[in-house]
Amino acid sequence: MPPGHARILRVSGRTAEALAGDGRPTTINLPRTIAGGPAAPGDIVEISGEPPRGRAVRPRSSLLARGTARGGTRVLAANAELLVVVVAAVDPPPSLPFIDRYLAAGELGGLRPFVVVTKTDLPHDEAVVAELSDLYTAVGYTVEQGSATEGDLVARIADRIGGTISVLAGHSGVGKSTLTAALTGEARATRAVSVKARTGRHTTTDPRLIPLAGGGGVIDTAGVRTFHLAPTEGRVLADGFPDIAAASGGCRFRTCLHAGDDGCVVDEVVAPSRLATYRALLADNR
Ligand SMILES: Nc1nc2c(ncn2[C@@H]2O[C@H](COP(=O)(O)OP(=O)(O)O)[C@@H](O)[C@H]2O)c(=O)[nH]1
Ligand SMILES: [Mg+2]
Ligand SMILES: [Zn+2]
Repeated sequence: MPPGHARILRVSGRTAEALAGDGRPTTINLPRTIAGGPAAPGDIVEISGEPPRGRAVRPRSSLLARGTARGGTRVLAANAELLVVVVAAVDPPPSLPFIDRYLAAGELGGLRPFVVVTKTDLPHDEAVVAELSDLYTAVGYTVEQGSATEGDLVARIADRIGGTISVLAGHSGVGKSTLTAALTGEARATRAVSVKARTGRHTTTDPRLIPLAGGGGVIDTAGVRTFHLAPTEGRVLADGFPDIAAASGGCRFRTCLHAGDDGCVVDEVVAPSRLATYRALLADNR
């Protein structure tokens, strides 16, 4: 990172934890509005002054965003290469539409997603996990499965993420913070867990980038009940679904939105659950 720049780890209000160019932790002040922002974990910001103040957010190579209740966009993570969509084999049971939405957000934002199924050490319906694994493998995604608390799942994920910046996303309780702690050796990542376990309530925690010793880092995001895509034009929505995009060459019209119109061929090749999620998102985004 060039001098005069810092990598954002976590934003809270008008201040941010960051890593300076020399790798030292620093706290920077953020103006109310910042060019290219608002800043998010993973962002590189131009800084100047003492104490350092953010001047502009550098252009991003990727962006994981979600839609807000007011029809806006919230950036959860910037400049990450990989999106790890975490689902549990059981407790909570996997939801295909939820997985599809995260995968689409990753694809649309320029991240490379893969799927991790946790809690296979607990009694669960093996047919459900096998079907899920087959479904997403057929779309072209890697699906890793195992336990976040024992065995070699963590090592397999660590291999996959290497020195990249990776984002962990998924429902509350699927093991994101457990995996983050195991991948980074950072015990603080699980602190939110005990709070949640005590109160039995959903705790919202701001996403935070935890650097890895060998470069890159892991961004743990808070689980949400429903994941809304950032507002996306209907004609680009299929870019979030590689299976639909690949099939679309066969549709009669180049402008086909795959909503079940005349001459649309995607129903013949795309899994019904994937199409159902795509069409629900299309209806939301028209
Ligand atoms: N048995 C088992 N428990 C797990 C596994 N992954 C997570 N847990 C437990 O599930 C609970 C929720 O995990 P947590 O990491 O907080 O999930 P998060 O909400 O996605 O961050 C914790 O009590 C974890 O110890 C797993 O693979 N196997
Ligand atoms: Mg968590
Ligand atoms: Zn079509």
